[in-house]
Amino acid sequence: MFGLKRKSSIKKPEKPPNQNLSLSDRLKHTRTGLFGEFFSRNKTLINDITLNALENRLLVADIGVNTTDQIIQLLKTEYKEGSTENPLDRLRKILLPILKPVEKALTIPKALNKPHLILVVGVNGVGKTTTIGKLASLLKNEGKKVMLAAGDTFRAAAIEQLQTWGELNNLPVIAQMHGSDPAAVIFDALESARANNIDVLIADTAGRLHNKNNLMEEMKKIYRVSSKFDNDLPREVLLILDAGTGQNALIQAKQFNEAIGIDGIVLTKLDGTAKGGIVFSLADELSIPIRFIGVGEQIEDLRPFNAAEFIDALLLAES
Ligand SMILES: Nc1nc2c(ncn2[C@@H]2O[C@H](COP(=O)(O)OP(=O)(O)O)[C@@H](O)[C@H]2O)c(=O)[nH]1
Ligand SMILES: [Mg+2]
Repeated sequence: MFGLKRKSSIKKPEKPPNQNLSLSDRLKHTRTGLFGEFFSRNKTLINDITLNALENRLLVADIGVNTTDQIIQLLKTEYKEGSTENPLDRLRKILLPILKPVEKALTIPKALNKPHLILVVGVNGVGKTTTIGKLASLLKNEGKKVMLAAGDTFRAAAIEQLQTWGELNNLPVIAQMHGSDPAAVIFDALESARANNIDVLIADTAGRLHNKNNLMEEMKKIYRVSSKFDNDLPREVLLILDAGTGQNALIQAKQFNEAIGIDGIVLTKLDGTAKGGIVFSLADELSIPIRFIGVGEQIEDLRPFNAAEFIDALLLAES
């Protein structure tokens, strides 16, 4: 990508928020991609043709070769052995153990050495800044004192975008000038957060530098500086991944995990993609907790990841 300029698209909810839209509605694209044709016409018959169709669907939805194989083999064996169980129920039982282990909520334990630093990382455009805005709102509603740090100093617009989210949430944002050292910004913010008894400091970071090595080196530096501030600082490195990028998301997760170690993942844009199957690859191959899913651009569109709810939303036939 060549530095596509993205308009900051923070929308104050003018209409009542879409809270009444079920998760299943939000995951419509992924659902259609994974199981749409297979199950929407109530084809509950398992045979070579439907299994082949399902296999193709799973691969196209980026569920990954290994996970797909596992699912298909299991279904095949069972139905050859004459199982009469409803395939949807069976599928649910196969999929749940893949996702359940990564269903681990983000918790901010009461700590003496505040703040809890949430370092938000990920490549350009995946939804870091937007997720910070949504997450800040969630944590604030839980009664936490939240502060934001504008650690993406690479683009001037990124600082403004975070400040807008700060205004929307009525939260303090620590920022310096465009081009300043991100590690210094975050160190400053840590000092300010500690002085102000802030519970959670959420730090934005750049997703694109002159090259990939620079980006990873910068992430390492920020991490080191936060340890220098307090070696026992409670910390969460939160990787943001765009579900629509499919297998690329898996590659990004591996790279960031090798460079700095990832504590949790947020998978964004699940509302607009048919590739939500990447959740299964991530869970299967990396076992990193999936904290939240992003299902829209609005402030309320961040949901804790719930494996059973996610699978049910995928399996539900079109009504
Ligand atoms: N549909 C949808 N769009 C999202 C979601 N999360 C972020 N976006 C959009 O993705 C674009 C890039 O987001 P941004 O937060 O600027 O990404 P960053 O470069 O990683 O900070 C913006 O237009 C966001 O509104 C989501 O869950 N669903
Ligand atoms: Mg950003």
